[in-house]
Amino acid sequence: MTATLYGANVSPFVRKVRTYLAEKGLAYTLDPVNPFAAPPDYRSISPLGKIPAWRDDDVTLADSSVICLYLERMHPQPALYPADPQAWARALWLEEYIDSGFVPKAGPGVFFPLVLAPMMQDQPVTAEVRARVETCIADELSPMWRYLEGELGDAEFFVGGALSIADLAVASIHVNLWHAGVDLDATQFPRLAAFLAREFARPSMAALIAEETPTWGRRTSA
Ligand SMILES: N[C@@H](CCC(=O)N[C@@H](CS)C(=O)NCC(=O)O)C(=O)O
Repeated sequence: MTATLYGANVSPFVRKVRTYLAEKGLAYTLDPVNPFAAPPDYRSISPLGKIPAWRDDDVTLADSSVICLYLERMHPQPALYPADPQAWARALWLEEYIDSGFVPKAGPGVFFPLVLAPMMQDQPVTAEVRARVETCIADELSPMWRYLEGELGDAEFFVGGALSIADLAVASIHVNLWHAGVDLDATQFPRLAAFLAREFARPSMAALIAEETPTWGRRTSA
């Protein structure tokens, strides 16, 4: 099978699919599409113009969650979704919590002002920008970290005692925060901080962090 994943490596949704593919051992080529300057025919693959999108010998698909669910049907082993129906639904919920809840806050509120705007739009990280980022962290992200800390509990993984799509989703957006120099407060969220350290060390994620860091790594403290 020839397979192409379209999208920028710094997107948390693209990274989620890439770690999924790596954990599955599936080969693909990354075609680096910038959604804000996509080729004219890109919407024939991704009707909303978003990244990621996927093409293989049989289909074209858009949306990270749809792509991973499709690939799971095509390549069931090793399973990255729980077999148990309730655990399966919980994994999907946690993925959705990240994709529709956490990313829309962490992206525009932290990653954009600290990394993308300085790099792409020459906008400096002023004291005012930093103050807005701190407010986003305190008011928006911290309650969500508290929720995730509680959902993880003392477990190694979020669902069903094994790596799943939920873990990949949670870890992926935190790479963006790591690039931005924003670390989780391990005194407030010790289990989540330890979970992220474990996830970042997995070969699937460590390889992407190494690939991305020369371009996107900023590590300026917020
Ligand atoms: N639900 C989609 C979200 C994808 C998404 O929002 N991607 C962003 C980049 S991180 C994008 O393409 N933004 C461009 C736009 O909204 O026009 C997925 O899971 O793939």
